[in-house]
Amino acid sequence: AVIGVVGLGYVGLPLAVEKAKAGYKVIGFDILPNRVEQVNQGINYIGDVVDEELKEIVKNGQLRATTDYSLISEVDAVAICVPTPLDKYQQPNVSYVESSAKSIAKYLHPDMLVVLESTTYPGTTEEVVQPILEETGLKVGKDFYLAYSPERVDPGNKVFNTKNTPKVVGGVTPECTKVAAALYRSVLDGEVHVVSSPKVAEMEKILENTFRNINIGLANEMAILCNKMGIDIWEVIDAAKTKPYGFMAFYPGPGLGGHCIPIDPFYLTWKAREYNYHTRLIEVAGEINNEMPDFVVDRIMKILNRYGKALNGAKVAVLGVAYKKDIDDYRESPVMEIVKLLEKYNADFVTVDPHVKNFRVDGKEYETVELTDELLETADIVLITTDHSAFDYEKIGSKAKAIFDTRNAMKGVQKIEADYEKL
Ligand code: SAJ
Repeated sequence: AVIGVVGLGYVGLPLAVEKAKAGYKVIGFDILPNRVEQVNQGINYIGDVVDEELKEIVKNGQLRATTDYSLISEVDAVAICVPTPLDKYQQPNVSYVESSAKSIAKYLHPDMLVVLESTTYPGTTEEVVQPILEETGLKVGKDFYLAYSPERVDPGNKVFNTKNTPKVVGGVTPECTKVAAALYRSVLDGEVHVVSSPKVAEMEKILENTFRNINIGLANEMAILCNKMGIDIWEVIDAAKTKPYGFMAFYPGPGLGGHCIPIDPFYLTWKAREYNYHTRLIEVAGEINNEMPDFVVDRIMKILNRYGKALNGAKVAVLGVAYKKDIDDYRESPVMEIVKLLEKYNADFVTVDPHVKNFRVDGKEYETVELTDELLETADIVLITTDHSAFDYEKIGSKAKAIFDTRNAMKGVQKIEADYEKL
């Protein structure tokens, strides 16, 4: 069988590689020619994909990429793994899903299986994708199969990956579920858990990510309160963690990054309004998470004040641009908001991130710099925003004058000479 994967990003490329490794011939589709080029040259650009594996399956002709969507006519099954962002009004943007469905509809043929993997509001598969495919006159469940199966990639996770993470699958009809589940079972090692409809699968994914969003919001609210009460929130969480049942540790941070956790819950908020329901918990958690960049900058202002320094003109070394440790992705990273605030207050800042060479904020290009002893010694304050393993925390603790640590990254350092504070 020939399998198609539409969208060769951090979800699609690992999936395409796993399907090729399982023995299928895979055609990857993407609108970005340079991505297609890189795949066809066996050049990997996704951290979680093993370079050699990609090279191997491209070399032996099992995986090839193209921008020519007419090749969808050659595939027996196709997975849609395209972005589902929010637009500037916090409204879901399912335009990539729609355009992918339209491209597939053009080449839809009897017995073809289509699976949507992008995280989206419950109802998308049956209200957006199904009508586009049925415009061809082919009937779902009879002439072709349609299912939803959420991706669960955790970028940088060294234990859980596309192959071994359990997968949830919900088909529009029982037949659709059966066909989709059979395909995943032939590729993945993890449990394939089937549910009664695409809506159940769409909603369970939203629940997973909203659960994280809300609990991170709780950790952040507790951090703000503990700071006012002079209590170490990190000590509190470590103590709570001793409860062997019914508690799951989440940690405060400089805000909520990534292209899923800050965004997915607002797909549900938007859809809930159609049912005249107002999802309060999600909004409040979002407000708290969005408040963290301001809270962080306020904290460093107070520390600089102790030295009679204003943030204006202060030398600030920002350690970490990526939205979480040991990855190179800075999409929706809260550091973008912190950079905007440091600009606004005319701080004299530089950013350091071994995984991110440059980034853009509000149309302005920033280059990250090398973390040198000189930088540590001359900075008025060092702000740790991402706890990358690559940072030498012993050296940071001994060379910096003042440190504000938003990740408890210095927890392993015995002696910290610097004036040290954490969230
Ligand atoms: N964060 C905190 N405190 C925490 C945990 C995370 O501030 O206790 C922050 C992180 O620093 C990051 C953001 O939240 O900025 C999101 O982190 P994340 O750990 O949820 O990681 P993502 O967004 O890269 O991937 C998540 C997946 N991660 C985990 O389950 C650990 C998973 O929820 C989804 O498979 C994935 O989003 C997705 O694509 O939906």
